[in-house]
Amino acid sequence: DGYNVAVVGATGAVGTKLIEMLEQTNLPLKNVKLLASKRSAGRKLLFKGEGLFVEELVPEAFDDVDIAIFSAGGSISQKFAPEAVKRGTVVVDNTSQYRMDKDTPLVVPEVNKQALKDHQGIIANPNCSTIQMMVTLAPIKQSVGIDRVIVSTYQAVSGAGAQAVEEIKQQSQETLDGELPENLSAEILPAASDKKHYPLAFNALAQIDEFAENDYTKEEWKMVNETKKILEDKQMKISATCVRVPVITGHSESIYIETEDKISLTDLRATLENAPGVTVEDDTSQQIYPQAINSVGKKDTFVGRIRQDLDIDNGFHLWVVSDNLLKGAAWNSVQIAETLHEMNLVHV
Ligand code: A2P
Ligand code: 11C
Repeated sequence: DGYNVAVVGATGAVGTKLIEMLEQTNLPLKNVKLLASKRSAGRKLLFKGEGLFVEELVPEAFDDVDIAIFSAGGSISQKFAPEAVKRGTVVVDNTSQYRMDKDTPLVVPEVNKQALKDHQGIIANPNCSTIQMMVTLAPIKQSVGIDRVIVSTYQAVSGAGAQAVEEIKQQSQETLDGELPENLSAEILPAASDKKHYPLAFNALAQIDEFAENDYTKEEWKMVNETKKILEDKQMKISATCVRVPVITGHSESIYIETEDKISLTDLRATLENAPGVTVEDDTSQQIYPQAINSVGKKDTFVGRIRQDLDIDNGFHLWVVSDNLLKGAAWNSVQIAETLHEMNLVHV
């Protein structure tokens, strides 16, 4: 008894973590199937100490699969998620392909698991930088309302995939070996699909994904639009600046909020301390605040530097950090699968 679960993109940065999360899940598992491109077919990956062969992604691979978690890029989800659903597979999609579709729930289980009830076969996992912000802001919104959000991100390279991580490691090594920035080669960052590429080693790039309307990037629009959908608040004032920094894993965010009702700093801190999925790390007397390197491998979102704005009564600043590959991707996806099971919703 249990579910047959497939991982699509099993060899990638998120796929590797999906395998780890499935090793730890309390979801009853019958079989785990690892899918990737033809290039990887036949490779052996370990699952609970046992070697599993990677298989080529083809529509028929879903014939006996109950739940498939996709993380192989938007175009793969566009092509294969409907094939999976047609075969009775419930899809949890990590890409941006279906997030804003009216019929697709966009879910952070701590925040809006009730949205799962309306699923029609595909459930979307939000963008990593959105998820950690939602876990943090939803309990505040529930308690006193939020009128406005201004967020600046400091995002890790693993968000751009395994090849981007290789690229910055190489650039870093070459720089330490004495190479000048103008001689470093860059082919992936800031956005693989864009025309120009810049080195990120010892640098910071104010571009994640391509540029879109009003000079905001797609990543910035994702944070805006996904937030409004998840919190069911089209009126919320929110804008974002997304920046890639030379960190391998762990997205950090500086979030400024203006609450609707008054709240004391003590009550705001208590709200965050009681929030599911949040760990408050905030003691400036001991120099305690969240750090990307400490978030790696953890499922929680870490919040610190909680402080009042110097001028605006209802304004607060937060520093929010989480492992972008876990809560930002693999853990949130497996948590969605666990929640579907708990709510008896694993059917198309
Ligand atoms: P492969 O390793 O065989 O190329 P990342 O996000 O780290 O870049 O990983 C992308 C994931 O998506 C990898 O597992 C990759 O598999 C998979 N992938 C890329 N293209 C395809 C494809 N055409 N069919 C199936 N899987 C793909
Ligand atoms: C990044 N947030 O850090 C991106 C990665 O829409 O799922 C995830 C892109 C997405 O580059």
